[in-house]
This record gives sequence, structure tokens and C-alpha cells, in this order.
Amino acid sequence: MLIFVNPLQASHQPRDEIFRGNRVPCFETPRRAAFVEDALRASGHAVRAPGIDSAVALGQVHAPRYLDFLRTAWAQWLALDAANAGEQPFPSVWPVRTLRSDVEPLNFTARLGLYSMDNGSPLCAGTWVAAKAGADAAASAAHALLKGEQATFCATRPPGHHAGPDFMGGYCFLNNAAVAAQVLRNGGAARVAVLDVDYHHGNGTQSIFYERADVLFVSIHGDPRTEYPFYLGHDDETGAGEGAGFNLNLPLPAGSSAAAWFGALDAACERIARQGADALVVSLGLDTFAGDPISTFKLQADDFTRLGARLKALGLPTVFILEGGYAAAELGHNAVRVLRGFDA
Ligand code: OKP
Ligand code: ZN
Repeated sequence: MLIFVNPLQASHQPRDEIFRGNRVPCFETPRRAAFVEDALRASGHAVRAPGIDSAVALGQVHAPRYLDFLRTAWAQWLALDAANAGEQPFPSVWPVRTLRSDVEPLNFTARLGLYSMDNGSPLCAGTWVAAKAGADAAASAAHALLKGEQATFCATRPPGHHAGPDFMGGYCFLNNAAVAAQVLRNGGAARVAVLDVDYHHGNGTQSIFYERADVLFVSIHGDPRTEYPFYLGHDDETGAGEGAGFNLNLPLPAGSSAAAWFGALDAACERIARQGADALVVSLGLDTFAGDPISTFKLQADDFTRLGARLKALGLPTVFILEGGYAAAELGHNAVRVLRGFDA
């Protein structure tokens, strides 16, 4: 399978995140992608750098004012005080219910709240270049399907599925899976399905496509009543307007077994088959692994091979986009297992 990597991924290397009120080292690290790249190379897959600019697709899935903010956020942070170069900004105020989000505040950390869903997306100097190169890698992986590849894999970070139309969240800045789906649509695929198998609900992807019938979103994830992102991912979210009926959430209780998970995967695949999609985008989070440090599902190594085989049975041109997965040393092996199951 053809692999696209993000050569600038390590430019996004914030120092710490907030956990139980304290700063702890980031879980989402450059070594995650390095482990995946190494394992893919070692198992003989061809690896390419992105050659496609995602700018057009980014403008179709994200709001212009959000993209402008993200591109210039670090410069804005430094403009406050040159000493900020060694510090990480965190948002200070969020425009929740009854507050206005139509007027940008002039205060930077307040503005960061406008464009964030949580305090879980630390920024650094290289965040924009890394996230943009990742979106380019996703666009390139989708474009390769349009050129006739049957399946491609985008081994990138930071992840993307929590990033919504105009906000970052959950380590995500630009929605790589949404970019891939949009590139497929722009290239002539009439119907696209996005299947999100990350442990965490892909709230950003859901929101981007919620009122669209051309992109079906299906997600299997930890029940948001107990799991991040908490405020989206329930089974009564089925789409709206033109998109009514084109969103399917399959939440599972924290601690669910692999058997329960594969039952949900069958339901997801049945819905995707019924759509008659021309292409499939898989938001491939590997944090469903039993050894993941921040998640509670129980998939074992062999289950990732089984996942790949089940997706292959859909018979669709497929682009895999790496999302989460924090058992860094196992990440590459589990990614290779998915591809092995798919390619078998
Ligand atoms: C991103 B992806 C742990 C806090 C967890 C949110 C999790 C984001 C997961 N210190 N913060 O879906 O894997
Ligand atoms: Zn996740």
C-alpha cells in the first residue's frame, strides 16, 4: 500500500498539556509518527512525501477566519511579549451558551478560546507548518485514489478528527480526514463515507459534514457520557437538513470488549455499504488497543489485522488517515497489522 508521511510532523512539539489541573508532558508526541513510519518502512511499504496542496479543500471544510487565526497564532502570541517564545498559550475564556462568538475579541488568549473547544490543544511555533503539511499529506493520499490507487495510508500527526469547522481541540488543528473526503468529492466521487474508529468520537468531522448528504459519517467510540469529547457522539445525532440520516454514531461503554467492538464495526460497514459510497476515508485511531494509556477498549494485536480485513470486504477505494493512539512503541506494529489485514 502506498504511504504518505508528513515530513514536517516534528515541527509540532509542544511541551506539556493540562491533566488533572497540572501540566504533564504531552501524550501526542513526534515519536508516535516516527514509530509508525519506521514500522511501515520495515514492512516494505513505499513511503512518499505529500505533493498536493490542501489549501482549496481546507477552505471548504474550515472557516476562513479560523484558518487565518491558526496560521498566525504563534506570531500573535509573540507579539504580546517576545518572552512568550518559550511559553505555551492556553485559552482563557470560551464563548459557551449565552456568550457571543460572532465578534473576535482583541485579547489573544480570549481569541484562542473562541477558536478552541478545550484546553487540550497546546500550540507551539511549528504547529501551523506541521498541521498544514499533514493536511497536504491527507490530500495527497486521497488524490492518489483518484489516480487509481486502490488504498493509501496517511501516517501523519497532529491528528485531526476533533478539529471542527472553526475550532481546534483534542490535540487536533486541521481535520485531515475531512480534507481527504473533500478532495475525493472535488475529484468526482459523488458519495464518500468517513468511518472513524478512533476511541474518541470524531466530533470535528461529524460537525463539518452534519448537514451534508454527500459525505456519510460513521463513528465507533467510547460513550461520551464518560469519555472525551463528552459533548458530542450520542446515538441520537443522525444528521440535519440535507444531511438527515447521513450521520451514525455507535457509542460503546468504556471498557467494552473486542467482541462488542466488532459487532459495532459490522453495523458501521452495513450502513456504509447501503450508502453506495464511491470511496471510503478511515479515521484510523489506534487508541482502541488494550495497551493504550488514555483509553479503555480491549483490542489486541490480532484484532487490528481483523479490522483491516473487514474494511477490505467493503470493496471500496480506501484512504486511511492516522488519528490517535498513545501506546507509541506499539503504534507502528498495530498500523502495519491493519494494512496487512487489508492487503491480504
Ligand atoms: C485525541 B484523539 C489526557 C487528556 C485527554 C483528550 C483526548 C484527545 C484524544 N491527558 N485529552 O482522539 O486520540
Ligand atoms: Zn482518540
